[in-house]
Amino acid sequence: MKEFKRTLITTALPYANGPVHIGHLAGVYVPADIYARYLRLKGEEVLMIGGSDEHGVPITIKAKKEGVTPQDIVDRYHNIIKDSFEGLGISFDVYGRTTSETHRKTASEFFKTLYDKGEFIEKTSMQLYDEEANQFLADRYVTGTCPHCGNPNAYGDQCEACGTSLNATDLIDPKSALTGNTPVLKETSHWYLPLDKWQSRLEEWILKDHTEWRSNVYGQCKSWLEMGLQPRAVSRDLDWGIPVPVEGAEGKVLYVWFDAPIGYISNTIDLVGDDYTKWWKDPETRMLHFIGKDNIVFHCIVFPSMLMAEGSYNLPDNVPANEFLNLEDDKISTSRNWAVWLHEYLEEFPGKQDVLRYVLTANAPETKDNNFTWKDFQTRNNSELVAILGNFVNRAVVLTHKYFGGEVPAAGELGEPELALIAEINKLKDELSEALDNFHFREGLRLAMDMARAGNKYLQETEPWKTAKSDMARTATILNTAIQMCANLSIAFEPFLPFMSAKLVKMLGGDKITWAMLGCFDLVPAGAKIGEPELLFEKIEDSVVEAQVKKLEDTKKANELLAWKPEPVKPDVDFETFEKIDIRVGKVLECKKVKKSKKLLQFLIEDGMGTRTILSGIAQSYEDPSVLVGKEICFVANFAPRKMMGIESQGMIMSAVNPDGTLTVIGPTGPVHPGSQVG
Ligand code: B3M
Ligand code: ZN
Repeated sequence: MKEFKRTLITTALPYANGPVHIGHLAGVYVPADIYARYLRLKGEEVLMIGGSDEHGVPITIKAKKEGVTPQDIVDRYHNIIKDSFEGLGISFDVYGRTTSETHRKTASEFFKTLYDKGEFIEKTSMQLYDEEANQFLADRYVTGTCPHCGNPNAYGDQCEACGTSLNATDLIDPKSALTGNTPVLKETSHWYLPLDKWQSRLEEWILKDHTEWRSNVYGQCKSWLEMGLQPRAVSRDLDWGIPVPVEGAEGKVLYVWFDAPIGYISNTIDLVGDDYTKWWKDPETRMLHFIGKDNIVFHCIVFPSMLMAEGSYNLPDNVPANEFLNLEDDKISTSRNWAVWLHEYLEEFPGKQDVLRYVLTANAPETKDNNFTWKDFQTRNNSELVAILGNFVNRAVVLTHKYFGGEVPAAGELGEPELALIAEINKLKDELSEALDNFHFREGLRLAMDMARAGNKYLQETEPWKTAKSDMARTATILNTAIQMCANLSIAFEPFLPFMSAKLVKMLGGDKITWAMLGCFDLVPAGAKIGEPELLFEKIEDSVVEAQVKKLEDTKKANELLAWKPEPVKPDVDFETFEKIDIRVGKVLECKKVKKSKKLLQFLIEDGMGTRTILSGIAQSYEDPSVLVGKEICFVANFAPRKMMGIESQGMIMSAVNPDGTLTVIGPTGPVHPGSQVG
């Protein structure tokens, strides 16, 4: 393996059109952070670059919907995203934004360099144009019928019903999302990066030289390369983005996927200035892109082609992309609000950053899509963090206080159990290092947890609470070892659970920890005073996760309501037909459930002429039918009598059907005399 001097870690720049959720975290930021922290503990030179992606059509659509400017949108979400990352301890060295001046300049110059080198081809094509709005329509701004499945609400870039990716010009009966008009085709010209020019170099670089890449990443690249690369447009007709820095390109901006990856470069410049060349151009620097699987082609094919065309940059050494995380067995979706939002989590679970980091790593979608459920969140907290890790540390610290007044006792001669434990921790350390070196973070977390398990097993075997009755020298050795073990855990878990680690380091009176210390059992000197035992994790009660599940259920209901459409209006009827139906107002005198029937309620109605009994199939919508007593309602008075459950029903109660299928009885809005006709 090639030796490198330093590592540049980039993390996908989230679109600033919404907050970040657990899918982003599990896919990109938590693994990248684990890796960066691990390298820092090893004393390596490392930079972790992040930032918001503030261009692109979804942002302009959101702005339009809210009646604000795109700048308002990105200002709002950039701040939410930045603060919430910080809250979770994602240790970016810089978190920038693609609307910064540095970025505009860097991206502009990058384009200009390629343009001057003749690396683009200029092509004209026919694009959909909205004549009323006077603008070309980005794919997302066109809706129409999917030519594959007939879905009438397909977008110009994709049909969400059948998943096919489309061109806006493929849609049947296209409509502009701006005005609702039918767009026309109009000629426009754009710059294209001829990816085909780089095909053979990409094949060599990925398929031959990087067979070690994750199989999902390697496989996706292979299939793209096998299909044959095509020129790709790098500009758009849009008024939000970085203007194309070429004369005669008014109204055109850089395509968001052209400028966004350059954001990694500009954010590095914002951090280190001219030194950025060391991080981007020195062949002894290793570059890693942490991304989700939907970004693979851009980071393995498109951006590298841009870098090759420029000529002076390094290519990434690895792209450890993850698959997707689902939420309660359903695809996470920003537009459907089906997500656990980081900023909300931090508010609702203060002090529990590490629990989320733990659960997301334990379920990391490294090789296949994975699932987050609140039940699993609770179980992993209660039976792993509390019962294994927290329990071990607590016992070690509490017993040291109990028998030695909180002063770490000196160890005597180490016995069999100590030697076995030390050997076990060192073996686990090697395995853990190897897992992390290979981006196997789930496996790494399991190995760190195995260390805590080994600690518990050690205490179980040596039983210091028993030796303390007869042999304080032996007890001293055991508790010294247990405290050293705590120090080891503070190191092994630092990349995963940095908040817990910092607390533990403080409790043990330590300051700086390094990866090299892991496996050593002389980390806390005899005589050191340790802090009061503090619980590292606490149990999460059923009611807490139930409230979260309820929140998701409410979201589901709200989504159903949004998707609800009224029934189409029935064919016309003439007045004569309508007049045949005799609708009246009546007053409910009695209302009760019909015995042995789930559906029927029995009404006694005063109808102005006397009383009548009417049965109505609405019992499931009225838990307590007595709420209807005394109410004025509408009923069909000349509905032919029918017998149900042995009771004759003389009419029909009128009720409205709600989106969720429940029924609401309909009545007058002001005082009406019973028996009055409705018409
Ligand atoms: N903003 C897409 C995404 O958030 C895009 C990533 C840019 S990375 C340079 O999935
Ligand atoms: Zn379709």
